[in-house]
Amino acid sequence: MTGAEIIVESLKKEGVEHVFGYPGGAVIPIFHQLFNAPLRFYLARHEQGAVHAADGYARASGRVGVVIATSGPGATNLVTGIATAYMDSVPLVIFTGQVSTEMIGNDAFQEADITGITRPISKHNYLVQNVGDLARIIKESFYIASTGRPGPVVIDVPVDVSKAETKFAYPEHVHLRSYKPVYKGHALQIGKACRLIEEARRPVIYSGGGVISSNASQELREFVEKTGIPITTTLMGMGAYPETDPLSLKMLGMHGTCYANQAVHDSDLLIAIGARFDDRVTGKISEFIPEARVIHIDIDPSSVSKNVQVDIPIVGDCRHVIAEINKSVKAPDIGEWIERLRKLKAENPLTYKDSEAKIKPQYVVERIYALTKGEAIICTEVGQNQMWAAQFFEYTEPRTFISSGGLGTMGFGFPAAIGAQIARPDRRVFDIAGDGSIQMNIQELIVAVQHRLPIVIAILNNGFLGMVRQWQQLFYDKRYSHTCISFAPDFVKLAEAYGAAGIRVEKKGEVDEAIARALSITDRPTVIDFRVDREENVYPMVPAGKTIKDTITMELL
Ligand SMILES: Cc1ncc(C[n+]2csc(CCOP(=O)(O)OP(=O)(O)O)c2C)c(N)n1
Repeated sequence: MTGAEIIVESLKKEGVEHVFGYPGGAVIPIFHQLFNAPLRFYLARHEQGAVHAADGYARASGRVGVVIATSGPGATNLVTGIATAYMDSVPLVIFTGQVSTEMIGNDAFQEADITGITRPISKHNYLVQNVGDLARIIKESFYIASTGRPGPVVIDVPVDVSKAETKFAYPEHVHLRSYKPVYKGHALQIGKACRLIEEARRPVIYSGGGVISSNASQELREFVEKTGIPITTTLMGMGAYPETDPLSLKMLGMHGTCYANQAVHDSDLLIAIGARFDDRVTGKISEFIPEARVIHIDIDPSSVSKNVQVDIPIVGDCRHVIAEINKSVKAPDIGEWIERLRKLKAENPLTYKDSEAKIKPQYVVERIYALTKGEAIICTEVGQNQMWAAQFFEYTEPRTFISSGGLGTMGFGFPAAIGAQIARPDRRVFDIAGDGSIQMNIQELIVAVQHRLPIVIAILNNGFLGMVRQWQQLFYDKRYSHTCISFAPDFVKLAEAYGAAGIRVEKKGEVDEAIARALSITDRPTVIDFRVDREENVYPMVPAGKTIKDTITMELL
């Protein structure tokens, strides 16, 4: 078999059904084999679109996303997507073409050192030098991408390796001496954690993306049920626990709820599960949790005690560890604490000043929630749109909120929505977008049209790079330097030019009708251009590097 055939056969062995990518000289042999392979191939219109789509597919399905792109510019166009997946621990296997082995290092046509470039932004990468190694490398790549703390793995395949022949045998097992993720938590540490939990009087669970990637949502729910401990999630962790439940404090951090941030600050025990104490969560780290002891459950030992000193580290898979804790933990006596948080929650709801004259972006998100009965999968772009989508929709299931958390990649949401819609044809998928972000990968609209994906792109069009404008307003004397983007395309015409449906909404009274109409269209995407209040801000806001005492709320202004 040729290397190219081995790639296709190996993908079949891994049970891959969907592949995203873009061709070019160095991968023509691979594409030659894809021509009649029993895989669904989605031809993006930009490699960045392909990698974000594979990422959205992986996040929505829990499976490994697969990408194929050519050498040089094809490979470098993937870089943002690889970094995005790496920061959010998303399993991807990415094949890049490379110039022939004898040309490597010669500045050959379309040569880029993609293994060098992606070393710091991938979980692992390979340059295949011998076709005899290819099947083993693919087997290892799927294993590395999807086990431990998941992440993207890059396989750089020189064109002569794709053409070279060898006997194909797909390995049954992986033997990696230096990579052995630990799944089971240490029993002694689990015992200590249970004791701390039972003694706590003001405990809070701080749950992150690791709970979703380890499919530990059920175990987490049982843990909350057994202990009665209130829970807040990170942006990446939303949906692991139903936000409609009274014990949910919704999201914490820079734009989290006041009650989640206050609860964490006042806690005497913080139970961090699959979360990494990101700066958007902690703010000024020295004042983050002045009185709390910390239990940290994480599969990645390098995350533990990295940003915050931890009292009880438990290295292991969240699902395993929580299940173990559930076996023996007893509920702490926290009636007073729960009552205090109940009041705090009632007194500080997430809110905004609604208007009849203008469309408030938060109102649009609320109406999407209402009209989809909370059952949509929400992808977001980055900026204010992302935060409003997080705040004003209540997530009750894992893998239903898909957003670039760690890297904050504008242009992620729409291609990710393509991948999510492919993974979940049974659900309506929305991309809640800003007018800036959507223009970063708008070319992928043709892919959604071609594959008849009924994605709804809800553009919260404020004519600004809104989140940057908000910072300029609050911290840079309202000098709106290069953030006005009202010089814009006609999004309705643009949608129609691609063969999608386009709707413009300029009045509050038209919001419901537009969403309902989009939901009635099931054979193509719909773009809704919501002309929202131009200078609405996201609140509450803990300014970067500050503490909850510095929280800016709507009422303060
Ligand atoms: C690729 C990329 N470039 C720049 C930024 C910095 N940035 C963060 S939010 C933002 C504004 C986003 O504007 P828009 O998409 O219109 O959304 P809004 O904030 O108005 O909802 C920018 C420029 C980024 N996150 N990603």
